[in-house]
Amino acid sequence: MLRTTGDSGWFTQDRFGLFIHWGLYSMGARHEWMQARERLSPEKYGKYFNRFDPDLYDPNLWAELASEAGMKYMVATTKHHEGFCLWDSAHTAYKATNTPVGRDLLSPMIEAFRERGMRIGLYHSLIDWHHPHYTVDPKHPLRFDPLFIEASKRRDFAQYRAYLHAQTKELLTGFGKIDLLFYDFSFPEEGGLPGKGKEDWGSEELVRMIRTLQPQILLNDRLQTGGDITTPEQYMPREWVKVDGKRVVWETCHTFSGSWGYYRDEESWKSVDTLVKMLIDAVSKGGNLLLNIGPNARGEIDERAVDRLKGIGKWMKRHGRSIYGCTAAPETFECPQDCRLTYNPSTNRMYVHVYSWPYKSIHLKGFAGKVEYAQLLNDASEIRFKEGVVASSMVNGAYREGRDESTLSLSIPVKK
Ligand code: FUL
Repeated sequence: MLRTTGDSGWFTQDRFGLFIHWGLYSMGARHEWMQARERLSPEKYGKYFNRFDPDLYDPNLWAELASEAGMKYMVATTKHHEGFCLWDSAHTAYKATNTPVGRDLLSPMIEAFRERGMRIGLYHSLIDWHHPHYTVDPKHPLRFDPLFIEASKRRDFAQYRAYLHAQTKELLTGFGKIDLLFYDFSFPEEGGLPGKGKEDWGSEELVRMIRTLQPQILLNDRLQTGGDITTPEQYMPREWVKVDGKRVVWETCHTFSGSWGYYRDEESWKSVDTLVKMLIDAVSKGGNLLLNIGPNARGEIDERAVDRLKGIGKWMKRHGRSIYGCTAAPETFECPQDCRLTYNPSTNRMYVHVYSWPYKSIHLKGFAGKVEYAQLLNDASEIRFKEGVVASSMVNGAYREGRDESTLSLSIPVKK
């Protein structure tokens, strides 16, 4: 198994990134899987290609917003399952340059984020519903079309594999230093999949090429050959993620609502509070959070996402130090109920995030004798304590309704 050769140093310091899902599905505005869900033929889906013209696209605004939210890296879809490419690939005509917008959309995005000091990650789908040699799988848009299935038998997957490798090479040679590569393949274990997997992708050969072209790159785990980062999706692991019994570098990716691509009518959006707590939760278990936006077909970010990113940014401005460079607390410190501990090993500082205050006092087990000083993170005010017990009378004022904070976070330098 090829595992962990990239340098994950920056990644576990930065902790918080922006995922971007942008493609033709932003025009349908009803989920990035719409083509498969609605079994749309290439002709029907083609109406989006012929009309794709994001006239308000300004990646500087996206990067600015991400940076305001406290995010340190981005991961952008270069090509999702639909097969449409955001960059000017020499290997296909199914790309942004051939739509009405008529230009490469990926380069300016990378530049905008890089200019703001953010790390660059690229998402690339292993699935391709548009490529003439990608064969039918159980979720393919044309999986029930007998003519298509018959014709698909004459497809030569090796040609798709060559395309996948050639496009990867383009992405790793045409856009400068890439920090992270996020391959995506959604249904490895489901029955009836005709052989698509690491042999078909040519994963091991692909990984060798990637490591040669960009040795520093971090690779996720979806090529089925291990990888540097394990990527749970749409759920929060209960504890530090382990593979073969060992703790690994991990990142959970989440949407604001139920869809990765722009979904106009989706109403169930997570609140700023929930999102902040998800970020803390991930870091308290040694992981990262990659939070997704799905820009619309004019190139703008939904206001609901903008509001939430700004809200998170407000919290991050005062609490970022309990996130960056932090990880799970050493096991000798016990986490009280409804709290999370994040710990910065280089400053020896513990952060106690109190999610609610139903207590008379909080007993910080394992802290006795180790606490030098305690303060509230948001205003640096002192928190008095006695042998590891923080009494409610001391912090009630800090934890009042309308304080506009998602947590009451204590900052505690601890003795080793
Ligand atoms: C999944 C994909 O099928 C979703 O559309 C999305 O891209 C997510 C991050 O990965 O497996």
